[in-house]
Amino acid sequence: MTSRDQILSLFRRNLGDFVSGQEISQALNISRAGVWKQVELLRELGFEIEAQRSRGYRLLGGPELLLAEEIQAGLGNARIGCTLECLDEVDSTNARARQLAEAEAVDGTVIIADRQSAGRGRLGRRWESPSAVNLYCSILLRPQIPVQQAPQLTFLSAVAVAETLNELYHLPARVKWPNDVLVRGAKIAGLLNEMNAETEQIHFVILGIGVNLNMTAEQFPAGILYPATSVLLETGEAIERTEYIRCLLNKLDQYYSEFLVEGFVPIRRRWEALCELMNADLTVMGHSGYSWPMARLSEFWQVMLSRCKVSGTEFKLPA
Ligand code: BTX
Repeated sequence: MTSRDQILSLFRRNLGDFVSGQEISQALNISRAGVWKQVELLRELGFEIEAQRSRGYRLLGGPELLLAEEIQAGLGNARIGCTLECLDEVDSTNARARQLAEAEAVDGTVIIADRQSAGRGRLGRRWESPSAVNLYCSILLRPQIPVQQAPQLTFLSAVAVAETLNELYHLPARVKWPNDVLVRGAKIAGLLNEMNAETEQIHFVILGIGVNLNMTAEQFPAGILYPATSVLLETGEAIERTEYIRCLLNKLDQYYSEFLVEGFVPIRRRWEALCELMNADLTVMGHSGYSWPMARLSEFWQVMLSRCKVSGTEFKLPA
């Protein structure tokens, strides 16, 4: 933890109360002048901190920062989030997760960033990632499953993201093949899952998850491909990001454990319950130009899952 995160964590544990300069200096192992400097840095970041000579410092308010310790406090003994890194800024959390994976990071490692300078979508697209409003996270998994089953984890993450939005904010979040989460037809979250494997063996999978939480209309880029939205735009209220992240990681942990024991069937059922295209007539378009009509989604599943073309296809509803 950085000194800033430590001092904020100390303030939050004593919310509403003064924390003496001496207590902070001991907890952080820095001088009293160092404490003052840290307080000034926090004020520059927008935190309102009252200082009283005899009583110390008191946090009155400020932006919501994502702190690893606070997030982990809500995770119990979960495998996902057992190791958790919160960064102010990173190019892409997926790129950071790959670095850590190659340095032997453990199954369940989570990377969260407040802002991404080069957030990635599929096919080289950009994922808009302004600071202090959304969730950008990547989860490193090392499942012992056949390589061709790895795309099933995309469905697992879509289900967890959508159900968490439904449960916490009562939003009608739905899933769309293969990696979008929509509310009333507008994209509220995107998933970018990547894999490193040999023919027979998965080295690691990275679940990249971006969820628009407190993003305002002005923060969406011009020329966006599809309509987009956020929890703030849907409900009119800013939400606490830490609460969403805790619930999401807990759900992912529960479904991942279940997936490892029971396989894909329970996830598939949940996904189908959230999919607004169930029973629609569909045409599946491949990027290489082929297309074929499908009468029912059940057939679609059979064909698609047996061929594992999950990442290379998109739905097109008939006119
Ligand atoms: P996608 O290719 O389906 O969507 C990308 C497209 O969505 C963009 O071309 C743009 O039109 C639109 N878009 C860009 N930003 C947003 C946004 N914030 N909300 C809604 N629409 C947007 C989806 O790719 C996969 C996105 C995964 C993002 C996560 S964030 C954490 C992790 N790290 C990383 O670099 N990517 C993933």
